[in-house]
Amino acid sequence: MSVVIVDGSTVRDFVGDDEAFNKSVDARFASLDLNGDGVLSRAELRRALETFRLTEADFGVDAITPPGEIAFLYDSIFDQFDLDGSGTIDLLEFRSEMKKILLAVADGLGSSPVQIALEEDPDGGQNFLRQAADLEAAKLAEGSKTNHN
Ligand SMILES: [Ca+2]
Repeated sequence: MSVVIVDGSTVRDFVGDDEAFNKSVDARFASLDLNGDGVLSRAELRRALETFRLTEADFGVDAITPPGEIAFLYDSIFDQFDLDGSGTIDLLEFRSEMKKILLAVADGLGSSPVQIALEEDPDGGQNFLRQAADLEAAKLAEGSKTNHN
């Protein structure tokens, strides 16, 4: 487990950096596409949402939700991702919705930096907030011309 400090602008900068953001989201998409058919099914998204719950807990969202409501929640989130109603989520839909979600997280954070404890991602993927913090740190290091190596 590690601790990162992020605020709204950290997340917004990450989302605004197309190269870093798309690379990160594309990697996550690939790791979620368990059967490798290039789209996410309901079951695959459900698994993704279960990993996101870690982040919800970090932001103080009540994690105790009755199972029936969770199933309903997952369905409604799937429908939100599935913009064209095809029954699967493609990469562009996933990018677009992740962008919205992360911008909402940024709004929630506002300008107050928060410390977030991150578990290592068992899928081998990296947490988006961690990547946002890493990107900001890299830019700061670049700006100050400080060599830490
Ligand atoms: Ca799939």
